[in-house]
Amino acid sequence: MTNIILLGPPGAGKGTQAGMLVEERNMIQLSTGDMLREAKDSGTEMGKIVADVMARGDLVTDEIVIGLIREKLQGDKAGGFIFDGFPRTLAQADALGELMAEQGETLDHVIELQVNDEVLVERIVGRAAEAVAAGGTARADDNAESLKIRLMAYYKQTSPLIGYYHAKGMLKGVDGLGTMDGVKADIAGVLDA
Ligand code: B4P
Repeated sequence: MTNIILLGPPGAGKGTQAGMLVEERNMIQLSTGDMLREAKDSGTEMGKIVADVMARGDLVTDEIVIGLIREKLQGDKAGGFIFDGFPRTLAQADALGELMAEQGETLDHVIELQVNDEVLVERIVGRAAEAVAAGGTARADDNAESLKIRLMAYYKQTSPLIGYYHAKGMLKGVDGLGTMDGVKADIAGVLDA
């Protein structure tokens, strides 16, 4: 069993790569973004609280996301967990360490997907356009204004995790600029080393 974190800015490919790992390695994807969107769409009290924060591009409170992850860690572990978009703050990283220890689990790798801002913007704008072209609606936060705030939140609140996990000897950088299959192969190289 392998437990990993996928770290990277919005549009780096975390959700995309996590989906492929689920298919190929029977791992469990824990995407806090997906969990929060689910809560929002089902109109729960928590969903109502987070909807505006997410649409704006800000981070939801640590308390809420840590609560979501705590609950999921009690469930099926299959081939291991992929933490996708969690942790996003140092407080979340500390909490994850504690929760994993409580479960008798360890974190094996923290994979940082490296992509420059220009490509991130292109991908997010592309995803929004694709959703509309397919007759649907774009994600509420996939617009230029929210993306600016999401990137600021990433550099200010999430990027310190790179040093945090580097100091623990767990960080592996992967170039996220290649094709989806190319990035997948590089991640496999880390996991199978
Ligand atoms: P997320 O759902 O995590 O959104 P994201 O960072 O944009 O990642 P996503 O997985 O969707 O995109 P991906 O890079 O795979 O978070 C949304 C919001 O939820 C946050 O802003 C925050 O408000 C809240 N939230 C979530 N977790 C939180 C936490 N822990 N604490 C507090 N708040 C939290 O893909 C993007 C696009 O790129 C796709 O269209 C994809 O097809 C394309 N793409 C991917 N890889 C590619 C490649 N190699 N080549 C070309 N295109 C590629």
